[in-house]
Amino acid sequence: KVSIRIDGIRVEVPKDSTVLQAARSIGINIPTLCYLEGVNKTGACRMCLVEIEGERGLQTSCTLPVKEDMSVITRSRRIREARKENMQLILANHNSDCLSCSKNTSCELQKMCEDLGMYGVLMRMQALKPVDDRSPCIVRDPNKCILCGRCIAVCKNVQGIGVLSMAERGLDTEILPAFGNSFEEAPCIFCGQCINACPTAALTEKSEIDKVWEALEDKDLHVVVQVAPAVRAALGEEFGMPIGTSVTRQMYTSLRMLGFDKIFDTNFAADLTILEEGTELLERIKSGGKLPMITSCSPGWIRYIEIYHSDLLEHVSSCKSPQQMMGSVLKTYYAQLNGLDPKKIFSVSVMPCTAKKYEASKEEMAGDHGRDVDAVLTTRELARMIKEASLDFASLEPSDADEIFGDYTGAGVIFGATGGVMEAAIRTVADILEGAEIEDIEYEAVRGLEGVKEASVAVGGLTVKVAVAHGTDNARKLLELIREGKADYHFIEVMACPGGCVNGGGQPYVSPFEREKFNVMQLRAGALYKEDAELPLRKSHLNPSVQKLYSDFLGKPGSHKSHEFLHTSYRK
Ligand code: HC0
Ligand code: SF4
Repeated sequence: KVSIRIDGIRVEVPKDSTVLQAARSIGINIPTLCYLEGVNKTGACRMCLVEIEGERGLQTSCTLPVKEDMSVITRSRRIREARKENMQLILANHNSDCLSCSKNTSCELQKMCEDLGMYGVLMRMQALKPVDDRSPCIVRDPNKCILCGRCIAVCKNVQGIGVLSMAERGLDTEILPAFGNSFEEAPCIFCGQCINACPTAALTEKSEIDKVWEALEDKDLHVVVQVAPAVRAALGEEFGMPIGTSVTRQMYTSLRMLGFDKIFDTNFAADLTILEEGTELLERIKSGGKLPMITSCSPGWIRYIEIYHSDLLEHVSSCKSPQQMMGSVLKTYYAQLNGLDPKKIFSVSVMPCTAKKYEASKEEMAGDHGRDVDAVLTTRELARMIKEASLDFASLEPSDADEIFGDYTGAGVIFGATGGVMEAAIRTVADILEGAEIEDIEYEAVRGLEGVKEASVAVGGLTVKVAVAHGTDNARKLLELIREGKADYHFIEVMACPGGCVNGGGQPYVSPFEREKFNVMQLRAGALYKEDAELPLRKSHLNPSVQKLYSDFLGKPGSHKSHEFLHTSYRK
């Protein structure tokens, strides 16, 4: 421990702390725009300036290590003025159209202007630079960028990718993919982690809200919606609820009030995926197929392996993701069942993910019935629609989703957390191999936030070895083991985002202060595990509605029809 003084207050902190961390530990929230705990520590924004008694000049507290007995001043006139001057420089290059900005009220720059008391400062920008909205998922507005570098750090250090960098100099400096390429041309996987790290609206999702309003107003269209597992664990945050609040049944009501004709749940398709994927796994084990088999439901992950490790694509399950399986089933079986023309069904999904927009737009995700999914909204976009419709979300009466595609088991719910797909798969595969209903179904070894998790499950005379990775940098480690022939697993789950979908690039913004205070991923995952524990059915193969889909339409898992509608192939 090291003992220092901050504004006259004695404080003891671990010796590897920075002055910023020491100050925050006693409730002095020194302002920063570039610092992001565990991700970015560059001092680039120069907002966190402090004085050290006996030393000249101001120093950036986020990069300054504590020293025994140092005396720190955090709020002298000199510091306050320097911060304001730095802010003025940032604002001189920032399009401050706050009232009409999608980050209005959740922007860190806006909040800091208020905190610093930047009243009466004239904000004028010279010429606006072009906005890049060429990719299906991500919009980059250089006029909102404050060059904090968080996006660069997340992409490189957390995801292990490194698509973004600074280009040009002086006033022309921009952060963008190499050669000014679009995110699509660049090897970006659309995970959206850079969006979540951005303090302003320089990086945002490509909105499909207008498209969805238009469909809802079109009397000729039958508009159906599915909601992903992780959305329910975070949507409430947009309406002031604590992180980790599950809002499943209010969410259904809000969707009904927005005018969707049927409310379905991606959890249903998650159960369906387990039957297809579990069958594929058992088939590969039996017939000596490519092992380990790797999950295919996270589109950021699929784009990652397609771009960066295409030699290993044979390991990936041929199953479409639950989003696409649901879309496909709705435009075929559901259309038939209800005498609807598939071309008149408009299928919307609400996802915690930006890459799902790309997935839905892929050529291979369509058939004679048209596109599997016509529009994808992020959790944030759904919240915006709810606000625009003036719904008082917190006071909505809970209601249920529509049958039969709104019926799900606990196994479907936990898909949204890292390890959830694996746990759901084991629950089903173990029962099949054992030929009996196993009662102990909580597989703790695959839960939690360790980067790579491993487990072995002995069932029916076979020891099934599995691994789970979240975040592409962790996935890369497993891929390297496979390449070296050192991965003797049967099955691997990969999610592109750290923590899985609960921390997807389309989830509500969490400020750096909240990130430091709460374990956001754990709290959101907790909401899903709780819902799982409370459900009467917790294994995908016991979902009676999925069973009905097979008996009425698909035949059995892995059937010819299943392959036609529920499976896909990959691009090298
Ligand atoms: Fe996920 Fe999914 S679990 S990828 O994270 O498999 O986005 O929530 O919807 O499709 O179900 C995201 C979340 C999904 C899909 C499901 C899978
Ligand atoms: Fe990097 Fe993901 Fe952002 Fe693409 S979406 S730039 S891969 S962090």
